[in-house]
Amino acid sequence: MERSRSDALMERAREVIPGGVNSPVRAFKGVGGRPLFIRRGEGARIWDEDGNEYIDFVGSWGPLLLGHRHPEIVAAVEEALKDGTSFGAPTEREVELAEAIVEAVPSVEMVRLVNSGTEATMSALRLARAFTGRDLTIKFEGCYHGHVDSLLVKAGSGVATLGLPETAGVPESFAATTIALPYNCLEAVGRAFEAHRGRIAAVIVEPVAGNMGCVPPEAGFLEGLREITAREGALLIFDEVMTGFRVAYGGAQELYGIQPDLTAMGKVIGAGLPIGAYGGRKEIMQMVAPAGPVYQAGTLSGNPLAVSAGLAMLRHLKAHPEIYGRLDRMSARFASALPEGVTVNRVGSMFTLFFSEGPVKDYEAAKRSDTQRFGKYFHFLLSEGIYLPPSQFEAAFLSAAHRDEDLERLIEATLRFLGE
Ligand code: HOZ
Repeated sequence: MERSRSDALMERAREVIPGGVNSPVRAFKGVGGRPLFIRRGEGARIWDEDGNEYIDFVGSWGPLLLGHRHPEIVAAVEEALKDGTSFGAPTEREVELAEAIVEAVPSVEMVRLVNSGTEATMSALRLARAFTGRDLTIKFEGCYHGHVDSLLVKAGSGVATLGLPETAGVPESFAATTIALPYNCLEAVGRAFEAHRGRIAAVIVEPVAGNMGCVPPEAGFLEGLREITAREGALLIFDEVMTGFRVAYGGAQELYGIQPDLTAMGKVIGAGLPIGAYGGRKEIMQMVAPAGPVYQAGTLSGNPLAVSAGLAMLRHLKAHPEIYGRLDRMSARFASALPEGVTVNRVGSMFTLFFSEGPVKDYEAAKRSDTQRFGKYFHFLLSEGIYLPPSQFEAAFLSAAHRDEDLERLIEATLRFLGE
């Protein structure tokens, strides 16, 4: 496979960008080798700088639910571009996006647009602390909520990929505000509330974990979190940066029928342009400045291009609810096609193949997967023209642009790899 341009670009990048990448997982440290530089995408396909073509199961890490360059999204961005790129002032389009989110996401009555998932979770936590007058947060091992200082404790995604025991630069006193517990373990949550009665502001959770690979909630887990937090006067925050509008139009909260107090959303609501949002009950959201005393701001918040792209995607998804069933059937087909000895976790259009017998229901189990073998699998697929996330600890994503033939190619290549 020709890759001289990607390699040359990585050489250049290393001189001016730490590690040559702008986000650690992209460096391929979890799978070995050197990253590809991507030139363009169309539908379910991407092409690298050397002209190699791949079926893309990363989809920019989740937001491209309709694939690359969907015509309705391209048209919406072009239209918005005619009016200007940024005003740092209110626009009609951002009200429309906020209305669409409030209409779609069951627990969200009011929403604030920000620029990324990290901003969304950071702001939601600040708000939860202000609302409850408490300082501590419970999070779950292997979940990743962006690079918020206090949440980089036993985090998934790049932190898990690089195997970092902790992140340098996070003051101990910040990390000490976070209690990290095993995913899917309600007993641990109950014990933590007993040990810190009246001090826990919030429980933040990926309702379907996607940052230790895909790990679904076990029956009763989310219900239990809802019940305990309500009883203890703490807020339940769903980090739906990956699952929002992806596992169902109303996100994981619609799929599982649980209403969190606050919800963080990210890249999905911008269809691949930089955006994030946090929202929830009005009485809580009214505490955000300028309505209330919790400060949070940003010049590019509600950026017209990102908002227009997101609106176009949400409108398309609303008009085509059948997309969700089709993507769910596709990931089910992948899971059922594989032999025993490996584990496929999946929810709707999110899935991960773990090289272990399973079950994989928490971070400890995810870490038992044979990551060396995952690396070999990743490179085998690349040589077959298939692009998966370059880490065992990330979910793969299907989009409406994937055809059944694309999935069959993934299945066929995976079976050949497993048979070797
Ligand atoms: N943390 C992102 C996925 N969970 C990876 C972001 C990126 O490298 O773009």
